[in-house]
Amino acid sequence: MRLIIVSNSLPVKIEEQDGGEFTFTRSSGGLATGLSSLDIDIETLWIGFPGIFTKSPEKKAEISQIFTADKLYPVFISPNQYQDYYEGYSNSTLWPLCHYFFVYVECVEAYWKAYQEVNKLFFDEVMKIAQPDDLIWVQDYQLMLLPNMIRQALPDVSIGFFHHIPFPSYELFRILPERADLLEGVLGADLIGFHTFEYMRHFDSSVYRILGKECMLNEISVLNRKVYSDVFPMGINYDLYHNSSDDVAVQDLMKNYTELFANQQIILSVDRLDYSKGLLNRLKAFASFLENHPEYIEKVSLVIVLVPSRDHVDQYNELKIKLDETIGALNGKYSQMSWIPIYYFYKNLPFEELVALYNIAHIGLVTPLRDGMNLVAKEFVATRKNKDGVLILSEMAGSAIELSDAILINPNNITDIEYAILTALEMPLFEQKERMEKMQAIIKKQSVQKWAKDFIKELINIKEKNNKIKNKFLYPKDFDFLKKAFVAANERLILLDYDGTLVSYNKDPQKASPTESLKELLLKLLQLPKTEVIIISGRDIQTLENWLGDLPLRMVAEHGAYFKDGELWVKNATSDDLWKDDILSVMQDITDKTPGSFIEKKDSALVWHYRRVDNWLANLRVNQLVDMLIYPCTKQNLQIMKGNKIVEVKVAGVSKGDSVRNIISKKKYDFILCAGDDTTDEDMFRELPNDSVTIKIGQVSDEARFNLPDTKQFLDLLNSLV
Ligand code: GDG
Repeated sequence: MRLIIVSNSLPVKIEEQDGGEFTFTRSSGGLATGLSSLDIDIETLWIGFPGIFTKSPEKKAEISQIFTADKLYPVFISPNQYQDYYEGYSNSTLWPLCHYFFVYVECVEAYWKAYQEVNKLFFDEVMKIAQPDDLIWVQDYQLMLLPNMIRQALPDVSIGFFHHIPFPSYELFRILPERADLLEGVLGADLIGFHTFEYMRHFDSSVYRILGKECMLNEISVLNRKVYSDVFPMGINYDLYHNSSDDVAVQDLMKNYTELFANQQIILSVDRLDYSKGLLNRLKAFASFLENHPEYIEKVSLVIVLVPSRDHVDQYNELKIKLDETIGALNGKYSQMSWIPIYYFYKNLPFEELVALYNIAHIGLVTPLRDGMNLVAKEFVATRKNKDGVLILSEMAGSAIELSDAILINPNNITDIEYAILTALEMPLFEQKERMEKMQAIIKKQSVQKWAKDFIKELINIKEKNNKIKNKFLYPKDFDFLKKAFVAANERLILLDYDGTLVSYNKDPQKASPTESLKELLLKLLQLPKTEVIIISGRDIQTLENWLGDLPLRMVAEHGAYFKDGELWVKNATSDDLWKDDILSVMQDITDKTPGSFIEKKDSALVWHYRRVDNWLANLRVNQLVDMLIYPCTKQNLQIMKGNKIVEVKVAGVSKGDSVRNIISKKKYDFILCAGDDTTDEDMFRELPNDSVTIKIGQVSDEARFNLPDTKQFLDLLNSLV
């Protein structure tokens, strides 16, 4: 088993010098810094853009050869394609959308086309090197289509996807014309990771609302496997930052800076150039702080490190101009001969310089308007070996969840930031240390190494779980072996649920009548020698009679309350109707406040249906209903049963399982086939001998031996028997 990481950029960028020779630099940004510190004992290969454009096949071969020696596999992209895929769809459509900058979102067809094309180029590279037992870990929003492309070509390979930026609320995500394609693309993975629970919740909600696929806890059933979404907060290489001041070069730099900034407290701000980082608000707050607290003039300076990024995208360019102007104006206004308020670096500093700054600063000022995680905040905290210093952190950064001992601010509230600066400057040392210590303990444990290990461990776990599911999955080629067993048997029993098994699940329960071809199929089964066919349904007698009464079928209605053998329906349960009034009034209350729900009144049961109700509202109402039903049901010895989009109340001792136990106690069968889609059908599976052919349609169940994705496949199977 090997690990193949696929990300937009390789961790190393290549540049061609004038003389034709190549030079290499580390890629910047959170993802690149994080993933380059992985410490896992699986052979790791990396696919990504090498940072260089070339048409020449010789050059491509040469670069590939250099990279391949380090197990790096470059994806060559043309400048135009890159422009539209990276600066276009990735950074002018998805990035602003995911960071809630709705007005910046550009929906341009050419961008989307290039995004598809480039995802395909990554796919081609994956296909060149991937082996069936590899783990493929796709990174981030630039490659959302890739998981499903790989899945189509390699159905059994294990694929993970990590989304490094926020996943926005459904209300925002829904505006994208390509929303469904992107979600389908990501669902090609087995495990989808997010930094926080909020992002995961938004993703699950979008999948449900846009694709209609339900997420049970964190599992989404997709054909013959389950996709899991989960939370993996990304960390940093803690020791690297914590021990950075042991390095002599860093010590020298710290000494220089300390001399330079003598008698001043340094507020440090480090970011890629990005409108999501809240830079202008930060500057406004600092200006306001200087205005309102002149006592700090000459005593405090703000050091801004800004890494150039995406400066070909209009908004980034505009922001850069605005920042230059604002910083220039502030320095012009407040500077004195012996002091300037803002030191401004627009460049990628070498690592040693960056950590020297982390070491000597007093305050880390991190105020993004939105940020997936924000590793700078963690790096600043990790570096504080003496445990002094204060972190001011935006509550809109994913890292705020772990770093709750920072001074948390709302980055849109300038006064809040200004007050936080003052509080930080005046914070007593013991409090600084107390807070730092707590935060360090957390990020030391949640390191980037642990992040990757946890993700990969979970991916391997899911691979095993999905393998089990796949082993249960019946393919048309397996129908032959079932048919052989069926033909060889002397006494056959076929037990069939109706809705979701013989007819596909319909939002309107009245529209589920059998087709002629289904009735023909049932008739053919009934005409086979030594074969009994019984429909076991939750439906009432009248409906079953109307739909199937003309066939010589044995039927069980209302989950076992009634039984038809020959012409007559027999009641199994003995009960009066007195209990119903209490239950009905509780159900009516819930129905009144839940549009789309309704009550079904059966002879033996009352059923609350909510198949047309929004999932989230339904969850709330089901819990409320069950809560309200517990007392009256216990008092009257009634059972509450949760089924597929229903809550049913009926007298105790009636279930599909009880009916099946009764049926098989009367006769010996040597072939039993039982199929159903609902949790109530699992009661039947449990009652049957282990060698029975129990088939769950749809969601996989532990109780059934086999699984089929939908009604159509099941009807194919039944057809193969006649
Ligand atoms: C994305 C998400 C998420 C910065 N300046 C210099 C420099 N850096 C390094 C920092 C840090 C990284 O760049 C920035 O990472 P962030 O996490 O803060 O932000 P993004 O680049 O936007 O990252 C983010 C991340 O992905 C991981 O999932 O946390 O939310 O937006 O490591 O140290 N490094 C050097 N010189 C600099 O001048 N050497």
